[in-house]
Formats: sequence, structure tokens, C-alpha cells
Amino acid sequence: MKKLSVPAISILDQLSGPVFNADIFREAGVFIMRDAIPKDVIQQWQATWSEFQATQLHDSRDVNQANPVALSEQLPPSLATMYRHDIFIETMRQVLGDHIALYNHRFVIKDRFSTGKVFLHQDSCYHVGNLNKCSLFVPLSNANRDNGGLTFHVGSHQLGFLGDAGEINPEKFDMQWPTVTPELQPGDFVVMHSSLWHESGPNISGIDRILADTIVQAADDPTGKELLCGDWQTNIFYSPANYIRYFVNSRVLKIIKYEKERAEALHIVQ
Ligand SMILES: O=C(O)CCC(=O)C(=O)O
Ligand SMILES: [Fe+2]
Repeated sequence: MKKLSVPAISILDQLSGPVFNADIFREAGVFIMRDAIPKDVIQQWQATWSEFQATQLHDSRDVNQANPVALSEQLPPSLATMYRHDIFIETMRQVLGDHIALYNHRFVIKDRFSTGKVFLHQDSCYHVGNLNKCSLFVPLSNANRDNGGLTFHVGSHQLGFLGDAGEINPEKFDMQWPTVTPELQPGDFVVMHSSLWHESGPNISGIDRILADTIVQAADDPTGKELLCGDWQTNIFYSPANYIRYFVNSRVLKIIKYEKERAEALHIVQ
């Protein structure tokens, strides 16, 4: 039986443009802003990235085994704070309201040290605090299907948090979501709800795919790192860093324990 596509395929024609559409974003969970970052700003970020890559990431880099695309190295100041630009804040006001905070800012890159695919997942299951968070993906290179650009399952955020963390099996759902793999150019950026399913293929063109990934949220979330506009709407704060420390026992702690026991058992046998 053919599965019902929710939302209708026709939404794909409305997912991108120079002006943010909050109604489409609410239904789709993703919107692609075209040519929205001033040329001089994006060129300065690109130049800083090129210099940083040439001097610090050329021979090797500290590849995170749990997520090889997530850059571990400390960013230069202008790239570490690029999320403060007005265009991001003005766009996100239309989703999150007048009081907005930063949750996290990092780069996700596909260079020669991390060419592989990223399996279909949602980010909410890896987050701490409230679930109403959004990623801003900001390309400093072209990003497309050939160099491991992101594919989004449009509307899938409507299902919320799926109850576990890992690779999603879309076959197991009664409905299906239209997918889109936008061609991105420097100057564009993507807004994605953190519960939206997304994935990316391998980089087969060999052209580096460089994306900043900034996660923002309403300023009433106690995990906010920095206020971006308005006022804090909470008096309590805690850090999402190293969150397993908040548990006496948990799924992640059990995995760590079993992995350790397995390694010790293998060591004894050898
Ligand atoms: O860089 C990519 O292609 C995807 C990264 C991602 O979705 C993640 O780290 O959560
Ligand atoms: Fe993700």
C-alpha cells in the first residue's frame, strides 16, 4: 500500500527563498534562506576558515570517533561567534519569539578526514533541556549531494522525540515524508527544527563540505549558554556538558560499563 505523504509534496516548492516563511517552517520543520548573509560578512568568514584549515587542520585533526563530522578543534574568534549576526537573530525571532539564547555552536565538516555518510537521525535525543530547539546550518563552501550535503525529511519533526537515540527506520512508520537535499552556496543558510529527521551521504566529489551548526532556543530554557536577544526568562541554569554525570544509573552509563567489561574480558582471553 502506498503510504500517505505528509505534508503534500507541493510544499517542497515553498521551502526556500530570500524571505523566511514561518508558516511553512512550522509545517516543514526546515526552511532554506537564500543569499541572506551579506557578501562581505560571508567572505570574511570564508577567508578565516581557509586560513584556519590551512594552518591547523591540514596534516591531521582530532577526529571525534562518535561523530567524525563534528570538529573538535577550537575555532578562531570570528567563527566561534558568527551566530551573533543579526540575520540569524531576526530570522529566529519569527520562530522562538523575542527572547532567544544559544544552546551550542560548532562546525560539522566533510573533509578528507571525515568523508563518510551520517545516518538518518533526529538531534533532539542528544539534547538536554527543552525540546524546542533549532539548528542554523551555515555553509562556508558549496554543499550538495556529491560532497555529502544534508537531506531533510520534510515534516518529520511533527512526530516529536521518538524515544531513543540512533538510526531511524522510516519503513516502520505509516506515513512518509517528502525529502529534500538542497544545493547550498555560501550566503544561504538552513533553519532546521531539532526533531526533524536528517541524514547525509558520503563526500564523493572530494570538495570539502564546510557547515557551521548553531543551535538556538527560547531564553526560558535552563540550558542556555549566551543570551542572543531580549532577556533571560529563567533564573535557573545548568550545563548540558558531560550530562551523564547527572545520573546515578542510565542507558549510557550501562553501555560504558558493558564496553569496559567486554574489553577486560577480551584482554583476559588474549
Ligand atoms: O554533518 C552532517 O552531515 C550531519 C551532522 C549531524 O546531523 C549531526 O552531527 O547531528
Ligand atoms: Fe544531526
